[in-house]
Amino acid sequence: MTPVSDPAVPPHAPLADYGYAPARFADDFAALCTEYGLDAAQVRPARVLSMHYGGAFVVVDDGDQGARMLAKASGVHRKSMREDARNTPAVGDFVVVSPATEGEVVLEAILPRRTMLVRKAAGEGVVPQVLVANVDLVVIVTALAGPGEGSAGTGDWNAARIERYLRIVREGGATPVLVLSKADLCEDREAILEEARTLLPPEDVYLASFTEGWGIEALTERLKRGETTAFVGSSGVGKSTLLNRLAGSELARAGAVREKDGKGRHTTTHRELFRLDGGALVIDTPGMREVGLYSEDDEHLARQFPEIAELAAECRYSDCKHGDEPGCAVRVAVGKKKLPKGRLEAFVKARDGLVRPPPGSKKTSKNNPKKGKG
Ligand SMILES: Nc1nc2c(ncn2[C@@H]2O[C@H](COP(=O)(O)OP(=O)(O)OP(=O)(O)O)[C@@H](O)[C@H]2O)c(=O)[nH]1
Ligand SMILES: [Mg+2]
Ligand SMILES: [Zn+2]
Repeated sequence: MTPVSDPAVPPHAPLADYGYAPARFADDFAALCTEYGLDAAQVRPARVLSMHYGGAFVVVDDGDQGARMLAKASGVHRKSMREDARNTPAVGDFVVVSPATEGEVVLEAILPRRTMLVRKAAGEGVVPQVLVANVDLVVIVTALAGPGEGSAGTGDWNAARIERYLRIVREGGATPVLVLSKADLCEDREAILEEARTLLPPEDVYLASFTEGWGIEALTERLKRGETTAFVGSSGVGKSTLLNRLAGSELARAGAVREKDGKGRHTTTHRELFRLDGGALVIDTPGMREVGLYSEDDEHLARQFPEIAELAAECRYSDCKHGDEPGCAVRVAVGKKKLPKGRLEAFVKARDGLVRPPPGSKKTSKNNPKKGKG
């Protein structure tokens, strides 16, 4: 197993410094070896740093150092990925690999995840997608100003969206904290801070300017050696800028935001796990276009009414019933004739357990012009 010989990739710290504790995984590791018929003398543990078309980049021990290798899924594992998308490796996963060719290993199996962040994949119905795995802390970043450095704007603040994030993080077993970034550009910051502190324990909310560099120290204390923290939030809120601040170098590319609307430009394009000098592990993620909520309970309804599930993400209240609540995006869509009124009625009936709509019944028949004439 010769490591990837890319001069841009320095030797890595050993796997133990990436959060792998042999004692903690011993039973799971042995169980997987038995289940998959793997030779325990051949296989070893690794951790997924990033995902690429060809497979997962993992860190695996090579002598007393860590080395970065490309891990390609075995045939058996590939099959399990087809059966359930959740078996696709995610950044932060601890995995079992066996030797292959130079710079490559075979990914045999994923060790059970302690925590994970799951969302329904954007635009693909409700196929769940594991965003990151084995994270202790999730830093939700929301910007108090739209555009980047130098100009004021409306910001990204939306309490309902933060509540959806909090639910996703807690459902996945990790601890959420909230960072209000770009506080240097916002005059109402104390008021928003106060509101934010009603959504989660007050000590878990931070006000910061990543460019001016204040408010970061208190947050840094939450990032513990050997623990993994993921940064999540919309594009352009400053996740990569924060990472670079913490690292004291340009680990990740941070980008400008669009002048005209202050929206981020999706500078970060993939999730990646970094190790900071102090030993904390940080996963930077690209801005999320859609915070979909996925839980087993919602799955059935969301599958029947994907367009309503998508609209509901924009409702002002995270628990909107699409009745007479203000800011209901679903009723707005009905008003604009973008969603047939009957669809909403069928949804409400199905949700309240009155009628179970037959699968695919009476969709907007435009979508299905070939089927039955009436
Ligand atoms: N004024 C001000 N600007 C900031 C702050 N944090 C980030 N910025 C600027 O906002 C812009 C976007 O920052 P990024 O770190 O690339 O944002 P991101 O969240 O990583 O965005 P994506 O990678 O697209 O998801 C950059 O121009 C930063 O300099 C802040 O606290 N205050
Ligand atoms: Mg970024
Ligand atoms: Zn609604």
